Amino acid sequence: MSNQERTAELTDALLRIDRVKAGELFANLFDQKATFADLEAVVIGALQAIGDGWEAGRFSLAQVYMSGVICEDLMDRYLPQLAVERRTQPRMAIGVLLDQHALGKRIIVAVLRAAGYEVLDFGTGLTPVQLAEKAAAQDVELLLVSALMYNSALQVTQLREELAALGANPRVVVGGAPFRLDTNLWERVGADADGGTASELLQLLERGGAST
Ligand code: B12
Repeated sequence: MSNQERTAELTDALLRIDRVKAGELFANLFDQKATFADLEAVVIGALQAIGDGWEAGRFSLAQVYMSGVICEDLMDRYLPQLAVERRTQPRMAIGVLLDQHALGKRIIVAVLRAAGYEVLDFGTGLTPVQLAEKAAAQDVELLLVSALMYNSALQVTQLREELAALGANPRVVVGGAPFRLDTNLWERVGADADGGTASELLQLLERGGAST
């Protein structure tokens, strides 16, 4: 089965709030030895389709919300739990700027930890000042910023200023829907890189592209 077909099936199950069917689809992905990148593509694709449908007035916010809840639950259950030696370099942290869309962050944290990286989780709904203060207090070298709303993404500029005011200069790597849709946005808001998806971030770290 192609990822496109898997995405269509998952979208359908989520819209019907059918946890059992969604769970079966996840289990099948694992049985078929799909990679984590496949799983990620299917989940993002389904939630994206549901979000677009909601925007077009075809689905309710309750469907969007429950789809997020179900995916969060299943991702937690199925994410790779391989215990490998922890890597403490670079010292990194993640936070969601202003908005409350937590699923992407949860996936990034889970994937990084599964790959052996230590990552501090600063939470969601953070103002630029709060995020900068936390990063400065913890001597963070690599600050991962998740933003799902366009207005939140624009606040990375302010975050940079707050960091500078505190004398902190971590490498700032951003991610989330606005950066996927507008591929130069990361540069315009003053980030050092767009981390892409969880799998792409891992590649960036392996290549040393996220080092300070
Ligand atoms: C699920 C969802 C919700 C859920 C969130 C549940 C939860 N616990 O997270 C609920 C229903 C609560 C919600 C609420 C709202 N939402 Co909403 N939501 C979505 C939806 C459909 C999917 C988001 C999601 O979870 N995707 C799945 C995850 C896995 O993907 P992801 O977050 O993109 O993360 C991946 C990558 O982007 C990347 N990534 C993410 N962060 C980072 C960080 C780094 C450093 C890196 C490297 C990578 C990375 O890696 C992740 C894994 O691959 C999106 C649509 C979309 N296109 O994204 C709208 C969307 C983000 N929401 C939107 C809106 C408007 C809202 C509300 C304002 C609606 C309202 N009127 O109340 C509220 C705002 C809440 C708030 N204050 O933050 C808009 C934003 C529009 C805009 N231009 O800014 C979107 C785009 C929908 C739309 N098309 O209009 N939402």
